[in-house]
Amino acid sequence: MTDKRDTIYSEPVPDPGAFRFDAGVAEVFPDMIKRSVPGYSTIIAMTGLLAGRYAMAGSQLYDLGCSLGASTLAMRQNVRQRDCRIVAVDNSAAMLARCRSVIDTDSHELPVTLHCGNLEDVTIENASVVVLNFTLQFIPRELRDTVIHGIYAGLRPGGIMVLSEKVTFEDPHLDELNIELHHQFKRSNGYSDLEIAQKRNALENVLLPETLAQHKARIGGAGFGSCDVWFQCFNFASLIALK
Ligand code: GEK
Repeated sequence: MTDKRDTIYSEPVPDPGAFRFDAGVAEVFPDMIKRSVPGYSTIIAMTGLLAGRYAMAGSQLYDLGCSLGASTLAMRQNVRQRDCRIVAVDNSAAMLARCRSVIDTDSHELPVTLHCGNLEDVTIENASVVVLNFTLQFIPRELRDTVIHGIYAGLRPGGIMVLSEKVTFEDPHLDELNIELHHQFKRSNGYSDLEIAQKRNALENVLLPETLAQHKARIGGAGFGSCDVWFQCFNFASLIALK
């Protein structure tokens, strides 16, 4: 089945308001994220490989900010260890409803528990793999330390966190270049200048990116011994952190 095309910002929107993960966004989400995030499909597929390697028998794998369950499905297809469970969390009821039907039509057997709520309220327990693919960027900055500390506390030794984010750069020239390259990527995927500008405005104060140095400092501060970038394309990066 082909994804429904994202045309949400294709016409002038007089007062778009802040971006929300509502039913309209959920309906076009697979098309939106693939045409907006460079490297998205690679990051999702590799999340599955990483989960297959690091999942531990009898443990839980978390997909925090699961949207329609792309990372959950990738993990489900790769994890072979016995007695594992995936806990997929999102605070958008519209996203989670669609996620449920995606999971229901998937034939893999690894159990998946879907939870509708704020990921910052979820206690991470007995975890071997915790994935935040493009989600921490939507959490208020003052809560991010607590979230990462909670993940570290709930991971078993030898477990991993995968954190994918839109990032900013300290060097203003590189920051501008990467923003421009990202917009070029979106244009090459069929988004107009109007769509790019309106989406950018809607995400202002909603998606709050940080630098890779800020992420690494927070991750190190939470106790993770090893952490580095395993994937980056322009201003989108994914880090792996090992406990
Ligand atoms: C993917 N990981 O396809 N608690 C729980 N969920 C939240 C919160 C919160 N506080 N804030 C936002 N969300 C997915 C893509 S999208 C990324 C993740 C994007 C949810 C929100 O409802 C949305 O579904 C998701 O985080 C972010 O790999 O749209 O750029």
